Amino acid sequence: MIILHDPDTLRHEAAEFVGAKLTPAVESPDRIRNITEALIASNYKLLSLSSTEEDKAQTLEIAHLTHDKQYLHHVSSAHSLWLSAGIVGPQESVLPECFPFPHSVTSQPGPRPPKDVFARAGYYAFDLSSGIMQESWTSIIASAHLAARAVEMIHVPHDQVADAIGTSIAPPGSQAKGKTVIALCRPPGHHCDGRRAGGYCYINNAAVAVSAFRAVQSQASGQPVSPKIAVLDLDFHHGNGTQEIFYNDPDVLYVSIHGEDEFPYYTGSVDERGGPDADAVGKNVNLPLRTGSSFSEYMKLLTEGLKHIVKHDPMFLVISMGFDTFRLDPLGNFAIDTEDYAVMARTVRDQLADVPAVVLLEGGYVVEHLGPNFLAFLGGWDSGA
Ligand code: OKS
Ligand code: ZN
Repeated sequence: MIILHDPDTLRHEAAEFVGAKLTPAVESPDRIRNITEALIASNYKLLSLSSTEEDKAQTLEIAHLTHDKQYLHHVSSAHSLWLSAGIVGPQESVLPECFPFPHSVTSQPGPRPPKDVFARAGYYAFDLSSGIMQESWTSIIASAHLAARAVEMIHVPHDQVADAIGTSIAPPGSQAKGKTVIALCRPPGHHCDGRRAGGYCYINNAAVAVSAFRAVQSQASGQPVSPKIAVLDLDFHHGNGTQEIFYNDPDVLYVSIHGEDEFPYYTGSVDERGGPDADAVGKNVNLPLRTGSSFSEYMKLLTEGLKHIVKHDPMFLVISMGFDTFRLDPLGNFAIDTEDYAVMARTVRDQLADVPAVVLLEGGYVVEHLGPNFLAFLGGWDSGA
């Protein structure tokens, strides 16, 4: 397997409101540091990328397929506008003041983007955990680029990549299987929909991977094609953004196992099944799990989720992989331990061994356990069918 990393993902360091206090965001660059150090210590080879201006422009083009143009313009430019207007200092973060009124009869047919740069922060976000600081955009576009590049690497023979980085990256015999590329994305993506940042997410990296896969397949076919794709979201939190982006898309099956009644609070129920087009009904599968659930309870839902994916028969799999399901996580409450991630990964791999996959990092906040949990996941994945 190939593991992609970009040091630019460490640059974003925003502030968030927790209760009434403004503090450094729980989603920190140390998360990536801990994972890369653990990988290097265990002799995994990281492919460390640095995106060129052309890479960034291409990534933005892919992101525009699922995100509003003005939204992305806001995320990339808000900090410098606020800085020149004297609203923030260089070390401070852009955060919302006022949100649209979604159920107001007097703002029908729906709120429009406000002209005021101060007000736009609320129009383009749904919470106070997605601040924009001076270097946020550098990390956001680097993170999305890793997702797009992971998809490209799926299509490159792994022995060529091995030659390029001067090491063997695939165990003998693994070429027959569906290839796997892992991307150390940061910031994460699954809460971000077409035009709202939230839950530390600004570009939906899973959506970027789906769009990139469609682009590669369409290019290879010489015409637009829409292959069947599955997104399996194993982060503790419901991926409301990914759900919304693909809700009416019959080709993309979204399956999520997540904490019931937890952040982002307003989505993730079993009743959200996709649609309104008849073909898309059943292509969104939410599997919420009670507070304190054990790994065996988790595994029952994983088995159910995998059945839906196998039935969908995808040509490509995206895994939104969060480690905030870990028993000590401050933002989760499941009773899952380090060795369980090996079982989790092997179970997925056993069911979908022939399907090429990209694994994208989402959440996980116990920094010193992230590396070990990530290694357990990789070990389990490699031991699968
Ligand atoms: C409370 C925390 C807001 C974000 C929580 C969820 C982040 C995450 N201010 N999503 O997958 O890990
Ligand atoms: Zn999460």
